[in-house]
Amino acid sequence: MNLFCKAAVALTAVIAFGAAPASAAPYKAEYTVSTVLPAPFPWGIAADKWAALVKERTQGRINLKVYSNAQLVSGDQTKEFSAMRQGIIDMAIGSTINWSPQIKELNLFSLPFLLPDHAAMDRLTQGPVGEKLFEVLRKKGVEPLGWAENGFRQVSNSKHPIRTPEDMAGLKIRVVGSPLYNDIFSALGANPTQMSWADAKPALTTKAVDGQENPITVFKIAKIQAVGQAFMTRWNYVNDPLIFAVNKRVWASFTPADQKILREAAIEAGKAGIVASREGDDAAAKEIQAEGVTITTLTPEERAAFVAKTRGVYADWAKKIGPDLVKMAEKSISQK
Ligand code: X2X
Repeated sequence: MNLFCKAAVALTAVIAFGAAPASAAPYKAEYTVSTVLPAPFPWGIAADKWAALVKERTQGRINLKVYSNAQLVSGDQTKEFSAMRQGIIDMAIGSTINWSPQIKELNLFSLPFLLPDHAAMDRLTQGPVGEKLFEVLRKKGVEPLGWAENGFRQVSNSKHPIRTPEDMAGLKIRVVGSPLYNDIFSALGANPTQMSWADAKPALTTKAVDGQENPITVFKIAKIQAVGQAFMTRWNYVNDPLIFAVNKRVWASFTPADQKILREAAIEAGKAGIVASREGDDAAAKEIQAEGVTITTLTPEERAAFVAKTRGVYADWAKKIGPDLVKMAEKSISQK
Protein backbone atom coordinates (compact mmCIF):
# COMPACT_ATOMS: atom_id res chain seq x y z
CA MET A 1 0.00 0.00 0.00
CA ASN A 2 1.48 3.35 -0.94
CA LEU A 3 1.35 6.37 1.31
CA PHE A 4 -1.67 7.86 -0.45
CA CYS A 5 -3.67 4.66 -0.01
CA LYS A 6 -2.72 4.45 3.69
CA ALA A 7 -3.93 8.01 4.23
CA ALA A 8 -7.16 7.23 2.43
CA VAL A 9 -7.74 4.15 4.61
CA ALA A 10 -7.08 6.20 7.75
CA LEU A 11 -9.45 8.90 6.61
CA THR A 12 -12.17 6.34 5.88
CA ALA A 13 -11.65 4.93 9.40
CA VAL A 14 -12.12 8.37 10.96
CA ILE A 15 -15.28 8.95 8.91
CA ALA A 16 -16.61 5.50 9.80
CA PHE A 17 -15.85 5.56 13.52
CA GLY A 18 -16.07 9.26 14.31
CA ALA A 19 -13.28 11.67 15.13
CA ALA A 20 -10.66 10.52 17.60
CA PRO A 21 -10.90 12.16 21.06
CA ALA A 22 -9.20 15.54 21.39
CA SER A 23 -6.57 13.99 23.62
CA ALA A 24 -3.93 12.02 21.74
CA ALA A 25 -2.97 9.74 24.66
CA PRO A 26 -4.75 6.39 24.50
CA TYR A 27 -6.62 5.40 27.63
CA LYS A 28 -5.17 2.67 29.83
CA ALA A 29 -7.06 -0.59 30.16
CA GLU A 30 -7.16 0.02 33.91
CA TYR A 31 -6.38 2.87 36.31
CA THR A 32 -5.01 2.13 39.75
CA VAL A 33 -6.81 3.74 42.70
CA SER A 34 -5.09 3.55 46.08
CA THR A 35 -7.04 3.49 49.37
CA VAL A 36 -6.38 2.26 52.87
CA LEU A 37 -9.69 0.79 54.06
CA PRO A 38 -11.84 -1.41 51.76
CA ALA A 39 -15.64 -1.83 51.89
CA PRO A 40 -17.56 -2.23 54.18
CA PHE A 41 -15.57 0.65 55.74
CA PRO A 42 -17.14 3.97 54.59
CA TRP A 43 -13.83 4.72 52.80
CA GLY A 44 -14.13 1.58 50.66
CA ILE A 45 -17.83 2.22 50.06
CA ALA A 46 -16.90 5.59 48.52
CA ALA A 47 -14.12 4.04 46.43
CA ASP A 48 -16.23 1.20 45.05
CA LYS A 49 -19.07 3.56 44.23
CA TRP A 50 -16.70 5.87 42.34
CA ALA A 51 -15.38 2.96 40.25
CA ALA A 52 -18.91 1.68 39.56
CA LEU A 53 -20.28 5.11 38.55
CA VAL A 54 -17.33 5.83 36.25
CA LYS A 55 -17.61 2.43 34.58
CA GLU A 56 -21.33 2.87 34.04
CA ARG A 57 -21.13 6.46 32.77
CA THR A 58 -18.26 5.75 30.36
CA GLN A 59 -19.81 2.47 29.18
CA GLY A 60 -16.74 0.66 30.45
CA ARG A 61 -14.21 2.88 28.65
CA ILE A 62 -12.65 3.96 31.96
CA ASN A 63 -11.94 1.22 34.48
CA LEU A 64 -10.85 2.18 37.98
CA LYS A 65 -9.37 -0.67 39.97
CA VAL A 66 -9.32 -0.07 43.71
CA TYR A 67 -6.29 -1.38 45.65
CA SER A 68 -6.91 -1.14 49.40
CA ASN A 69 -4.65 -1.44 52.46
CA ALA A 70 -2.17 0.91 50.79
CA GLN A 71 -0.83 -2.19 48.99
CA LEU A 72 0.42 -0.11 46.04
CA VAL A 73 2.86 1.55 48.45
CA SER A 74 3.67 -1.67 50.37
CA GLY A 75 1.36 -0.70 53.21
CA ASP A 76 3.08 2.61 53.89
CA GLN A 77 0.07 4.91 53.68
CA THR A 78 2.19 8.04 54.19
CA LYS A 79 3.87 7.37 50.81
CA GLU A 80 0.58 7.31 48.90
CA PHE A 81 0.56 10.96 47.91
CA SER A 82 4.14 10.92 46.58
CA ALA A 83 3.44 7.75 44.60
CA MET A 84 0.40 9.39 42.99
CA ARG A 85 2.29 12.59 42.24
CA GLN A 86 5.07 10.58 40.59
CA GLY A 87 2.60 8.51 38.58
CA ILE A 88 3.45 5.20 40.27
CA ILE A 89 -0.25 5.10 41.04
CA ASP A 90 -2.86 6.85 38.91
CA MET A 91 -5.42 7.93 41.50
CA ALA A 92 -6.12 7.76 45.20
CA ILE A 93 -8.77 8.43 47.78
CA GLY A 94 -6.59 9.44 50.66
CA SER A 95 -6.91 10.60 54.24
CA THR A 96 -5.67 14.10 54.96
CA ILE A 97 -3.63 12.52 57.78
CA ASN A 98 -1.80 10.22 55.39
CA TRP A 99 -1.04 12.98 52.87
CA SER A 100 -0.08 15.62 55.42
CA PRO A 101 3.62 14.62 55.59
CA GLN A 102 3.85 15.99 52.02
CA ILE A 103 1.12 18.66 52.18
CA LYS A 104 1.54 20.55 55.43
CA GLU A 105 -1.74 22.44 54.95
CA LEU A 106 -3.69 19.17 55.28
CA ASN A 107 -2.69 19.03 58.96
CA LEU A 108 -5.45 21.59 59.41
CA PHE A 109 -8.07 18.89 60.08
CA SER A 110 -5.78 17.36 62.73
CA LEU A 111 -5.59 20.52 64.83
CA PRO A 112 -6.86 19.26 68.19
CA PHE A 113 -10.50 20.19 68.89
CA LEU A 114 -10.79 22.54 65.90
CA LEU A 115 -13.99 20.91 64.64
CA PRO A 116 -17.06 21.02 66.90
CA ASP A 117 -19.32 18.93 64.65
CA HIS A 118 -20.08 17.63 61.15
CA ALA A 119 -21.57 20.96 60.07
CA ALA A 120 -18.21 22.59 60.82
CA MET A 121 -16.48 19.95 58.74
CA ASP A 122 -18.80 20.71 55.82
CA ARG A 123 -18.19 24.44 56.15
CA LEU A 124 -14.49 23.73 55.67
CA THR A 125 -14.56 21.23 52.83
CA GLN A 126 -17.40 22.95 50.94
CA GLY A 127 -16.22 26.53 51.49
CA PRO A 128 -13.19 28.74 50.81
CA VAL A 129 -10.91 26.48 52.89
CA GLY A 130 -11.73 23.51 50.67
CA GLU A 131 -11.06 25.60 47.56
CA LYS A 132 -7.75 26.81 48.96
CA LEU A 133 -6.66 23.25 49.80
CA PHE A 134 -7.58 22.08 46.31
CA GLU A 135 -5.41 24.89 44.90
CA VAL A 136 -2.52 23.70 47.05
CA LEU A 137 -2.98 20.12 45.83
CA ARG A 138 -3.12 21.27 42.21
CA LYS A 139 0.22 23.02 42.65
CA LYS A 140 1.65 19.80 44.06
CA GLY A 141 0.93 17.82 40.90
CA VAL A 142 -2.46 16.21 41.36
CA GLU A 143 -6.00 17.11 40.37
CA PRO A 144 -8.34 16.96 43.40
CA LEU A 145 -11.96 16.06 42.64
CA GLY A 146 -14.03 15.72 45.78
CA TRP A 147 -14.33 14.82 49.44
CA ALA A 148 -15.37 11.80 51.50
CA GLU A 149 -14.82 11.17 55.20
CA ASN A 150 -13.12 8.69 57.51
CA GLY A 151 -14.80 10.27 60.54
CA PHE A 152 -14.34 11.83 63.96
CA ARG A 153 -11.57 9.92 65.68
CA GLN A 154 -11.96 8.47 69.19
CA VAL A 155 -9.28 7.14 71.49
CA SER A 156 -9.39 3.59 72.87
CA ASN A 157 -7.20 1.60 75.20
CA SER A 158 -7.00 -1.72 77.03
CA LYS A 159 -6.39 -0.40 80.56
CA HIS A 160 -9.09 1.92 81.92
CA PRO A 161 -11.63 4.63 80.99
CA ILE A 162 -10.12 7.97 79.93
CA ARG A 163 -12.01 10.90 81.43
CA THR A 164 -9.18 13.32 82.21
CA PRO A 165 -5.77 13.99 80.65
CA GLU A 166 -4.28 12.36 83.77
CA ASP A 167 -5.93 9.09 82.73
CA MET A 168 -3.68 9.11 79.66
CA ALA A 169 -0.43 9.24 81.61
CA GLY A 170 2.06 6.75 80.24
CA LEU A 171 -0.37 4.98 77.90
CA LYS A 172 1.40 3.77 74.78
CA ILE A 173 -0.83 4.86 71.91
CA ARG A 174 -0.49 3.93 68.24
CA VAL A 175 -0.82 7.01 66.03
CA VAL A 176 -0.67 7.58 62.27
CA GLY A 177 2.24 9.18 60.46
CA SER A 178 1.85 12.91 61.06
CA PRO A 179 4.18 14.35 63.70
CA LEU A 180 1.25 16.49 64.86
CA TYR A 181 -0.20 13.35 66.49
CA ASN A 182 3.00 12.72 68.41
CA ASP A 183 2.76 16.25 69.73
CA ILE A 184 -0.91 15.94 70.75
CA PHE A 185 -0.46 12.70 72.67
CA SER A 186 2.81 13.81 74.24
CA ALA A 187 1.11 17.01 75.45
CA LEU A 188 -1.54 14.82 77.08
CA GLY A 189 1.09 12.80 78.90
CA ALA A 190 0.71 9.65 76.80
CA ASN A 191 3.46 7.82 74.96
CA PRO A 192 2.63 7.95 71.23
CA THR A 193 4.19 5.62 68.70
CA GLN A 194 3.82 5.95 64.92
CA MET A 195 2.77 2.91 62.99
CA SER A 196 1.05 2.09 59.72
CA TRP A 197 -2.48 0.68 59.72
CA ALA A 198 -1.06 -2.68 58.62
CA ASP A 199 0.97 -2.89 61.84
CA ALA A 200 -1.66 -1.44 64.18
CA LYS A 201 -3.86 -4.45 64.89
CA PRO A 202 -0.94 -6.86 65.41
CA ALA A 203 0.57 -4.33 67.86
CA LEU A 204 -2.73 -4.10 69.76
CA THR A 205 -3.10 -7.88 69.78
CA THR A 206 0.36 -8.50 71.25
CA LYS A 207 -0.14 -5.57 73.67
CA ALA A 208 2.94 -3.87 72.24
CA VAL A 209 0.74 -0.78 72.50
CA ASP A 210 -2.06 0.02 74.95
CA GLY A 211 -4.30 2.02 72.67
CA GLN A 212 -5.11 3.61 69.34
CA GLU A 213 -7.34 6.29 67.84
CA ASN A 214 -9.73 5.83 64.91
CA PRO A 215 -13.36 6.52 63.99
CA ILE A 216 -15.90 4.19 65.65
CA THR A 217 -16.91 2.67 62.30
CA VAL A 218 -13.27 1.73 61.71
CA PHE A 219 -12.93 0.31 65.24
CA LYS A 220 -16.05 -1.80 64.82
CA ILE A 221 -15.47 -3.08 61.28
CA ALA A 222 -11.81 -3.90 62.02
CA LYS A 223 -13.01 -5.66 65.24
CA ILE A 224 -10.60 -3.76 67.44
CA GLN A 225 -12.82 -4.73 70.43
CA ALA A 226 -11.71 -8.33 69.88
CA VAL A 227 -8.08 -7.53 70.71
CA GLY A 228 -8.68 -6.21 74.21
CA GLN A 229 -9.50 -2.56 73.50
CA ALA A 230 -12.21 -2.40 76.18
CA PHE A 231 -12.35 1.38 76.75
CA MET A 232 -13.21 4.12 74.29
CA THR A 233 -13.59 7.86 74.89
CA ARG A 234 -15.79 9.75 72.43
CA TRP A 235 -13.95 13.05 72.41
CA ASN A 236 -14.19 13.98 68.69
CA TYR A 237 -10.73 15.56 68.86
CA VAL A 238 -10.12 15.48 65.08
CA ASN A 239 -11.83 14.26 61.93
CA ASP A 240 -10.03 13.15 58.79
CA PRO A 241 -11.68 13.88 55.48
CA LEU A 242 -10.76 11.83 52.43
CA ILE A 243 -9.83 13.44 49.12
CA PHE A 244 -10.32 11.95 45.65
CA ALA A 245 -7.39 12.90 43.40
CA VAL A 246 -5.76 11.99 40.09
CA ASN A 247 -2.16 12.27 38.92
CA LYS A 248 -1.79 15.37 36.76
CA ARG A 249 -0.60 13.66 33.56
CA VAL A 250 -3.28 11.00 33.84
CA TRP A 251 -5.86 13.76 34.35
CA ALA A 252 -4.64 15.62 31.25
CA SER A 253 -5.00 12.46 29.17
CA PHE A 254 -8.79 12.43 29.65
CA THR A 255 -11.15 14.36 27.38
CA PRO A 256 -13.03 17.23 29.06
CA ALA A 257 -16.23 15.17 28.89
CA ASP A 258 -14.58 12.26 30.69
CA GLN A 259 -12.99 14.60 33.25
CA LYS A 260 -16.48 15.84 34.02
CA ILE A 261 -17.73 12.29 34.50
CA LEU A 262 -14.82 11.44 36.83
CA ARG A 263 -15.33 14.59 38.90
CA GLU A 264 -19.11 14.31 39.22
CA ALA A 265 -18.85 10.62 40.08
CA ALA A 266 -16.24 11.39 42.77
CA ILE A 267 -18.48 14.01 44.36
CA GLU A 268 -21.46 11.66 44.31
CA ALA A 269 -19.48 8.69 45.65
CA GLY A 270 -17.94 10.94 48.31
CA LYS A 271 -21.40 11.94 49.53
CA ALA A 272 -22.37 8.28 49.87
CA GLY A 273 -19.18 7.66 51.85
CA ILE A 274 -19.89 10.61 54.13
CA VAL A 275 -23.40 9.32 54.87
CA ALA A 276 -21.99 5.84 55.59
CA SER A 277 -19.43 7.30 57.99
CA ARG A 278 -21.79 9.65 59.84
CA GLU A 279 -24.77 7.32 60.05
CA GLY A 280 -22.51 4.40 60.87
CA ASP A 281 -20.96 6.03 63.93
CA ASP A 282 -23.86 5.73 66.39
CA ALA A 283 -24.81 2.27 65.20
CA ALA A 284 -21.20 1.13 65.55
CA ALA A 285 -21.04 2.62 69.05
CA LYS A 286 -24.10 0.61 70.12
CA GLU A 287 -22.67 -2.57 68.65
CA ILE A 288 -19.30 -2.34 70.32
CA GLN A 289 -20.98 -1.42 73.60
CA ALA A 290 -23.08 -4.58 73.31
CA GLU A 291 -19.81 -6.46 72.89
CA GLY A 292 -18.48 -5.09 76.16
CA VAL A 293 -16.64 -1.90 75.24
CA THR A 294 -17.11 0.87 77.83
CA ILE A 295 -17.75 4.13 76.00
CA THR A 296 -17.00 7.32 77.90
CA THR A 297 -18.59 10.54 76.71
CA LEU A 298 -17.02 13.69 78.10
CA THR A 299 -19.00 16.51 79.70
CA PRO A 300 -18.17 19.97 78.26
CA GLU A 301 -16.03 20.66 81.35
CA GLU A 302 -14.13 17.40 80.99
CA ARG A 303 -13.54 18.07 77.31
CA ALA A 304 -12.28 21.56 78.12
CA ALA A 305 -9.43 20.02 80.16
CA PHE A 306 -8.19 18.19 77.04
CA VAL A 307 -8.57 21.34 74.95
CA ALA A 308 -6.53 23.33 77.48
CA LYS A 309 -3.69 20.77 77.51
CA THR A 310 -3.42 20.80 73.72
CA ARG A 311 -3.67 24.56 73.08
CA GLY A 312 0.12 24.87 72.81
CA VAL A 313 0.23 22.17 70.13
CA TYR A 314 -2.62 23.92 68.30
CA ALA A 315 -0.74 27.22 68.33
CA ASP A 316 2.57 25.66 67.19
CA TRP A 317 0.94 23.78 64.35
CA ALA A 318 -1.22 26.72 63.28
CA LYS A 319 2.10 28.45 62.46
CA LYS A 320 3.36 25.45 60.48
CA ILE A 321 0.08 24.97 58.59
CA GLY A 322 -0.19 28.66 57.77
CA PRO A 323 -1.79 31.23 60.11
CA ASP A 324 -3.96 32.66 57.31
CA LEU A 325 -5.42 29.29 56.41
CA VAL A 326 -6.10 28.48 60.07
CA LYS A 327 -7.79 31.87 60.55
CA MET A 328 -9.89 31.27 57.44
CA ALA A 329 -10.92 27.88 58.87
CA GLU A 330 -11.79 29.30 62.30
CA LYS A 331 -13.87 31.99 60.60
CA SER A 332 -15.72 29.49 58.40
CA ILE A 333 -16.46 27.33 61.45
CA SER A 334 -17.81 30.23 63.49
CA GLN A 335 -20.12 31.43 60.69
CA LYS A 336 -23.18 29.37 61.52
O1 X2X B 1 -4.30 4.26 59.79
C1 X2X B 1 -5.37 4.70 60.24
O2 X2X B 1 -5.57 4.87 61.45
C2 X2X B 1 -6.47 5.07 59.28
C3 X2X B 1 -6.97 3.78 58.64
O3 X2X B 1 -7.52 5.68 59.96
C4 X2X B 1 -5.92 6.01 58.26
O4 X2X B 1 -5.52 5.62 57.18
C5 X2X B 1 -5.81 7.43 58.61
